[in-house]
Amino acid sequence: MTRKLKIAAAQLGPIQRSDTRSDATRRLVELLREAHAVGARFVVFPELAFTTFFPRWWLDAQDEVDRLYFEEAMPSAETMPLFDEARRLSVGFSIGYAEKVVDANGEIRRFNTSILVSPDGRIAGKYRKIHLPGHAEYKPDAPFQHLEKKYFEVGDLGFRVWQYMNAAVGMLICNDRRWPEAFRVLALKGAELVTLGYNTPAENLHYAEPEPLRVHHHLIMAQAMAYQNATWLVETAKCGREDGFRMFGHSLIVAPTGEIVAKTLTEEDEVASFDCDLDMAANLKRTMFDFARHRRPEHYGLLVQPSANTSP
Ligand code: CDT
Repeated sequence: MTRKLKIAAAQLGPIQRSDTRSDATRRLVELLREAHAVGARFVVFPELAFTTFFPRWWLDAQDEVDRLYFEEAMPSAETMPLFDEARRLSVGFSIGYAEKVVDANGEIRRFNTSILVSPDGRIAGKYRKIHLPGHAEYKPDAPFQHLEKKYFEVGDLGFRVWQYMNAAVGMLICNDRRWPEAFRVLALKGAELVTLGYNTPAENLHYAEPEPLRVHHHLIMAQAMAYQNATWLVETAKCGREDGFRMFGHSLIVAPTGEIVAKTLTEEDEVASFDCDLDMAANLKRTMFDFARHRRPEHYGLLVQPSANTSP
């Protein structure tokens, strides 16, 4: 019997600074219901899904940042309705949020985090974003900031894969998709399905780049990663004009063949879904992408050197 899992990418339109976590949670619950109504059993929500993409703003008062944007508990009273509804409908989901924790040494730590929640409401997996883009200092001439390096530290949980809903599932977050090594580590750990939420500005902060080219990068990376790792990939955006700045949509589901099988059309709340045959990933891992037989890691040493010498 084939292993089928109907999955939904539940894209969010913009969340403004004036919106509360409860406003966002109400929309997430609506998306969850919509996904369930078309038969989805697993729903992938975006990165930092409960608030506006706050790293675009320089904010001095850390206590204010914590209060407005960071979660000390997940679920909290405000985010609990999503967990309650998912449990009621018996739907699993992954979702991103800004996480504040106190570690064993009493130090406060802040991460850009994604969790995997089982249909019974239990948190089954946690990933903390490793590739943090942007900068930590204020850029006075930039049209907007991208301060992930100011607000978050590099994730400390590594790239992991969980047995979840009868599949091997890994999580990445947004900028991770630009680094093939991240996806490869998940594939080497047996991932058959990878989730990735994102907030990607339509404009490049660092240099002029036409938006169609930015979208092209997004699509080509997704197709290449899924194909070269024989893995299902679900990428979900938060998008549209948020606080006056646009982020693109194009949430999608990609098969292990590299084909886009579902995609959103709008930059609003929207669900795209597909009935994914997980054995398609397993079969490709036994043939074309049988890593044990065909990879040549003895020649890949340079990939893990801290500073590669690129001269011939
Ligand atoms: N959220 C996130 O990681 N966004 C980045 C923008 C990079 S430009 C500083 C992305 O890779 O989409």
